[in-house]
Amino acid sequence: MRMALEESKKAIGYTNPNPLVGAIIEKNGHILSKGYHKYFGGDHAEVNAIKNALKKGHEIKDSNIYITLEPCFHYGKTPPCVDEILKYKFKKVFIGIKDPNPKVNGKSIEKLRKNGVIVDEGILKDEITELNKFFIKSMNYSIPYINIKYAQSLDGFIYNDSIKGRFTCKESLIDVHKMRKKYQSILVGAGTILKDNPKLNLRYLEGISPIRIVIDKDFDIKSTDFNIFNIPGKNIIFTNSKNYICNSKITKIVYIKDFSILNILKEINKMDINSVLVEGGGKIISLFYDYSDEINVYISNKIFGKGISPFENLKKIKEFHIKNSFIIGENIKLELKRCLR
Ligand code: AOF
Ligand code: ZN
Repeated sequence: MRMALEESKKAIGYTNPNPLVGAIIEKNGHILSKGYHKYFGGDHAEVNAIKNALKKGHEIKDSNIYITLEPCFHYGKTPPCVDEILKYKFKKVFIGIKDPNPKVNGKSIEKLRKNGVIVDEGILKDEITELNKFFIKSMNYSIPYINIKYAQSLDGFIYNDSIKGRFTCKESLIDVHKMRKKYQSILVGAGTILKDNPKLNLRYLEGISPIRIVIDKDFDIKSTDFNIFNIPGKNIIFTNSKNYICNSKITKIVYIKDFSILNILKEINKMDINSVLVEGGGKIISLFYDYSDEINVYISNKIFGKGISPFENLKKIKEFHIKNSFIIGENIKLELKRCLR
């Protein structure tokens, strides 16, 4: 299963909104083949493992298969993998986690068992769950997984009028891009676009750039000259203003009548986007805090003395669980979880 898990990680950033899945076929203690789900819409992990075993001329009958996710039960972009497994007469099926997709959710495990296949489930459950947290969150709650990322000065400010440009080190920048690669979308407020004109794309490493989402309640972004509209990739604007102006450079404008964060998140999920990296300024950070699954803070080695706090107009103390800390170049990265009330 560990080998299957490692296989699945090869596709990090390429399968969204689908899960990361790996599969290994074994017979009498020998590995016959490996496979993983390579990209969204492509063959599933177990199908790739079967194809690879056949290519090598192996007879699959009576072998065992280790899959990080329960095989699918339904016709999606590909036919049901559970039927492929039955067709090739596997003896045992080892599964990492049950598929939370309501179209599957244990149905394939039941079908395999009814057909006399031995099934063991829950192997490396915690690691596989962590790797597929976007897919699982969205399937269970119908809203995407939210990670708030921000950088602050050593004395806790995210912005200062006199400091222009980046104040974290190069190593932190590369780390942010590694994180961007995993996420399907990146979200900021209109203020960040007007003030910083960011690109919000993937640089320094290969991969798919996240979809750029802008929260622009009053439709303040009147121009499409900003970077996010002029580099490859999709962009979506959420607004509460009926005076929005369509432009071919804007992929989609979504008018939300009841402009709450929850409604915006539900709409994002309906668009099959199951992960959001929030990279906004103070207002956006405060608004999304209550819906966050994770918070990543990059602490710079620079002191500003004064500036803007990441949590503007805070009325009550907010508390975090510290999950992890890392020294990255001259900076510190903290992985935090919001404290549930
Ligand atoms: C994957 N890769 O290896 C497995 C998946 O539209 P489809 O046909 O690609 O089906 C996507 C669903 O299939 C997905 O939501 C999940 O429930 C199930 N399993 N998906 O992308 C895989 N085994
Ligand atoms: Zn499948």
